[in-house]
Amino acid sequence: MGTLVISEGEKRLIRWHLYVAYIALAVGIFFGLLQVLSRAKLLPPTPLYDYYQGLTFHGVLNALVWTTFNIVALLAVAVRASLGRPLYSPALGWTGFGLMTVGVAAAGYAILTRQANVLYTFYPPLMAHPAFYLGATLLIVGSWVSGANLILTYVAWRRENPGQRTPLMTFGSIVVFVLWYIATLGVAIEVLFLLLPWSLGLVKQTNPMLARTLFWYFGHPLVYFWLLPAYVAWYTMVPRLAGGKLYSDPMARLAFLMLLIFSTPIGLHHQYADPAVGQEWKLLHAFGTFMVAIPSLLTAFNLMASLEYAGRQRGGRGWVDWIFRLPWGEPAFAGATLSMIAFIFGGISGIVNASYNVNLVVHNTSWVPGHLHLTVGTAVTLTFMAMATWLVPYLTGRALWSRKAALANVYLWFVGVMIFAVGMMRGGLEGEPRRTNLGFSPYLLPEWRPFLIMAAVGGTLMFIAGVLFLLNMAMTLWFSRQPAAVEVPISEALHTAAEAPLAFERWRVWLAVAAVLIVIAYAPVITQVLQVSSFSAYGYLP
Ligand code: HAS
Ligand code: CU
Repeated sequence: MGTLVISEGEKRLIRWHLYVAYIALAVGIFFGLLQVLSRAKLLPPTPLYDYYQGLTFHGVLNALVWTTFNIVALLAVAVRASLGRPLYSPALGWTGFGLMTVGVAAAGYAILTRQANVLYTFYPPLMAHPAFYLGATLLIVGSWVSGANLILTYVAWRRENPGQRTPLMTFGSIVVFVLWYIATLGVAIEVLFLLLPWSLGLVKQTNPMLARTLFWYFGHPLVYFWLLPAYVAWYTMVPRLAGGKLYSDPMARLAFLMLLIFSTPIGLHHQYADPAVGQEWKLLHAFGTFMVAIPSLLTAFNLMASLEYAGRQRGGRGWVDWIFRLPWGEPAFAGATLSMIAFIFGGISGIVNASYNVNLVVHNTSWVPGHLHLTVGTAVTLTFMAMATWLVPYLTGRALWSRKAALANVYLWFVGVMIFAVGMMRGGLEGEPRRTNLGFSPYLLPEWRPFLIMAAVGGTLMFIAGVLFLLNMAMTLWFSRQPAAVEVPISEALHTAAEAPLAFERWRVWLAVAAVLIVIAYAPVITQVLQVSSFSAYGYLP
């Protein structure tokens, strides 16, 4: 049997992931600030600043790099701590980290030299320097290797513990990576067969519709690759941080499995406005999208019950009193719970997006970035920030530099995003476009002004909150001297894993179900796209 105590080597590996994540966050939010100011015409024009370069940096570094490195770090700790077993192979862990980091450097070089102003969705016919696509490939391949390290750890544990139920922390983490392997197939095919050869000049033509379809096959499950690690924290850490228990462990497992199955066959909800795909398939994907909201509704119920239990354990009485008994002065708890509250609005706006005819109103407007900052930009990001307040001390053995800064960080981020998102979403309803340097566009409508200013105010608060976070982490990592003995918070459950059907652990069955749904949802779509779209567009290198 392994040991519960995580080794110094493992801690070092995980810390390095956080270093890269924090650098990515720092550069990413800097460009986020410039963007929101520029859109509101509060930034004077200068050749030093290119809106689309900044937007590419912002999306790639915050949505893809900050998330992926945090996910690998947090889930490595989750698997390691809940299985009580060393990670399978340090060499695999470092190889994954190395590949991902080289990938980020290559893509970063292409963006920095303005040879990849293609935004984080890199749709052709916008073309990037090959280093951008190679970098993206390495980031993904690296994450595969790191994921394999966790899955092999689980397999080894399973061999030593036949018939036992997997701890929920590990169960959720395994779902994250299985989902990731399925999802990244789409983007791997897109980059390796379409974009990279085209950017290298080996082929002269590409097929934008096929590329978009492959991208969104990946792009939607990608959002659950971001979200589910936050769910792991919400289900398995937050109840403990709140001084309570998870209400239902089996229901949490059901939610993870439903997300695994329904995340992928629904990517067309990003392409309702695209040609080349028939209405009937868009409708099918719309139904799938409503299905995938159900496990999040189960999550809302399960977490609310867990928080209520914690509040009552702390002496709460009546209908609302328990809410005030929760430890709102603890940054880890407060940050994670504020993330959940933001996600209520993130989820509602997602269901608006998913509704075909309403989507036509909000599609390509600033409503969509409003939605995505409530979800990946807060539900996920603020949860990672909150978890860092115990994770970094756990990894260094040194106390958090400032609890006050951490509290200011989480509350300010929450207030900031609520102002920012309302500004973006209201503006979007007035037709304010996304991905446009609006402050300098000739068609700026006066009714957008107040919402652009609102977004600028909220975005600035988020930026200040982000700086506080980075400062606190840098001081904790390098300057805190006060020793601290921190444990990984692992929640118990009221309804325990013993009540979960054994079938939940039959991975082969779930994989087969997922595969069948993907074939039903995508085989006809890809066939149609290949029939009606063509390999004809010429590349445009910005
Ligand atoms: Fe989305 C576009 C639909 C969830 C991210 N989404 C995006 C884009 C991003 C993104 C990045 O159907 C932009 C892509 C681009 O650049 O073009 N989204 C949905 C739906 C959901 C959803 C139906 N999205 C997410 C998550 C994301 C994310 C999660 C990141 C992590 N989204 C869309 C659609 C589009 C879209 C269309 C395309 C729009 C267009 O036209 O381009 C659902 O999964 C949401 C389900 C969630 C819920 C909420 C449950 C609430 C919970 C919290 C409970 C709170 C508690 C606290 C317990 C139903 C779990 C209580 C506290 C107390 C103190 C009492
Ligand atoms: Cu989606």
